[in-house]
Amino acid sequence: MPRITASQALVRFLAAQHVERDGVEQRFFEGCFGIFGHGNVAGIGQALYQYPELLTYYQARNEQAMVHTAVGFARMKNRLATLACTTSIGPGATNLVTGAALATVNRLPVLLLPGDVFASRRPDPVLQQLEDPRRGDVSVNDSLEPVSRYFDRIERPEQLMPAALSAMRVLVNQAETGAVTLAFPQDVQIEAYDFPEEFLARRVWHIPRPVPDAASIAKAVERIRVAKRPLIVAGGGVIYSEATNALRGFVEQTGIPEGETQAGKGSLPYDHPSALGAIGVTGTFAANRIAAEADLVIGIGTRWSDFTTASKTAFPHAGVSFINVNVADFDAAKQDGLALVGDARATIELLADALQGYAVEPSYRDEAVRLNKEWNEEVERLYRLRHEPLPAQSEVIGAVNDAAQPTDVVVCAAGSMPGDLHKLWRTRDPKGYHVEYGYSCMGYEIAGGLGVKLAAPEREVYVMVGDGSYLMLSSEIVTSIQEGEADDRPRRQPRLQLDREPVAVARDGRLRHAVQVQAKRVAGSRQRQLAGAPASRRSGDECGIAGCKGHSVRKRGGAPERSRGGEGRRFDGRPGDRGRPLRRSPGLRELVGRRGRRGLGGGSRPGSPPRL
Ligand SMILES: Cc1ncc(C[n+]2csc(CCOP(=O)(O)OP(=O)(O)O)c2C)c(N)n1
Ligand SMILES: [Mg+2]
Repeated sequence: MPRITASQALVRFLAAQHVERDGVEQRFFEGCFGIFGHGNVAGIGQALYQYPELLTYYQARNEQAMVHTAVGFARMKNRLATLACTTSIGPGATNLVTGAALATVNRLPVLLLPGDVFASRRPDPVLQQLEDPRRGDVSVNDSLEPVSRYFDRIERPEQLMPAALSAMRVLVNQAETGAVTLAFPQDVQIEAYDFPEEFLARRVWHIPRPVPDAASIAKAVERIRVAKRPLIVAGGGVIYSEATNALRGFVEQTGIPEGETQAGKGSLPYDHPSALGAIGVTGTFAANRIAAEADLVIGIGTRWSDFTTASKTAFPHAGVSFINVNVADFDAAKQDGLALVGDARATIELLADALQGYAVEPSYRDEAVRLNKEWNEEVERLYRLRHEPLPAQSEVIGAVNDAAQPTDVVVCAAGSMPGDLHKLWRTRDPKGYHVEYGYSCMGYEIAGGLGVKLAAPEREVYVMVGDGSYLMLSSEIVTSIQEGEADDRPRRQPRLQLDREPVAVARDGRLRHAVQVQAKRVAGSRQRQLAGAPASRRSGDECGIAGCKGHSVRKRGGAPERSRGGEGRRFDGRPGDRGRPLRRSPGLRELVGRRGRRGLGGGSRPGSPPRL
């Protein structure tokens, strides 16, 4: 029974947690992000410092952003792994609220460990402590309660044990997961206690694949058999449950066409003949025309947000009914649907078995094939609009899509791009599309992209970000450069592609200027830390910022055209600076030129040097 501090026990506990699904075991916490101040430096900070081999510490620049990074990581890992986040008390802790809400809305697991004011209350009020004349036990961390799926405050060291176990139960529970907060008073963090070995021992949490009861399956099968125009709506649950192959088999067996929510995009590849693509407000005409006449809608792993249902107008057929396959009964009951409460993959397999011999009318199957083809032609048209004087956003998306390999990942969250990406991005891999559209939080993009890259360093990650989002929260560019350089695994920086506006601002220079100045500062600080190349030789582009050079997305005769003047220049931050030419690193234009046709070169192939 080691006598250790509550923080030491927490770090050892986190390092010992594993999950297992389908017989495959993995660590649940692959590290801990943190920003230290009073309230966590002497406790959790000391413990992380002491046990670097147990839990990797990652430095972040902004507490909200580090939650985004953990969320991006957890989503990329299909909720089977995540990162913890620790903060100081007060503003460090309240900066978590937005990230926590995003995690909870999107049902993605993150563990938040904000410091809290002294449980003993002896030094009250400490710096950054909220005082409330009506209550003695209030703390700013209470603001995390409504956005957390489990919230606890550890006021004695031994309380850590039930709290940590309850936190894990919720984090790994596929129906309940979201942000989990363990508020940790700063004095308790450093209190010693005889923690039993059982608490610190390796623990494996089994992730089950529950199935609906036989009566509900029978009812669903009956409804599907009599439907004339059934439609599947695939949500994030299909991807998290790794049900995409099962779904594909089900669709091919039955001929039921499929539309996708933002989180479910990628459930089928865009060119599957029964794939109708995005559905709802930001959907394709293919999906929405079929939705308009659907008499049965089978939602799988969707929480039926207003964007999916077009505020409950997308499925107007008089006799339409819903079947909802969902691991959470809360979601399964929506739309007055027949609830099939269960894991997406296991339930699809059950339905496929029970529907042997059933298929939709060939004419209905053919209608989907035709619509898929027509939509694909429309995407092609929108990718090559040749809009003047600036390329349309669809052309920028097309250029990035053309340049990306099938397993690369596009990341976005807010503004005008999620809508365009939803309908226009050609997804060829279930993990290739990562648009956070549950909370649609400006500032998720870069930080979330870093999480995606940390989770899948072998993939290229393209962050598409509006100028508004970029200027709101771009601090984790620094973290991604740091992580990229601190590690000899494929570099961890996501590629940053600003939306079409930088093409515009490249001509007046303002945003590009801001990006370059920031990149230069980053490079300077790295240089001091690493004593590497002189800071002045590192450009924004070398820092992985592909879009800031103002390259044109135009292609003539298959070759990209260089935009006139000013592209590929480095800015020194002096007023009136016209920049000097950059010497290396491909930007978007070169990328398009080099990898314009799918399957040609590039990509993170085994054996080839990582490009990030
Ligand atoms: C944190 C946050 N604040 C405010 C909003 C509301 N909002 C949604 S999009 C948007 C503007 C986004 O601008 P930009 O990033 O430049 O994208 P654009 O629409 O120009 O593509 C705002 C303010 C939000 N989604 N998230
Ligand atoms: Mg904008």
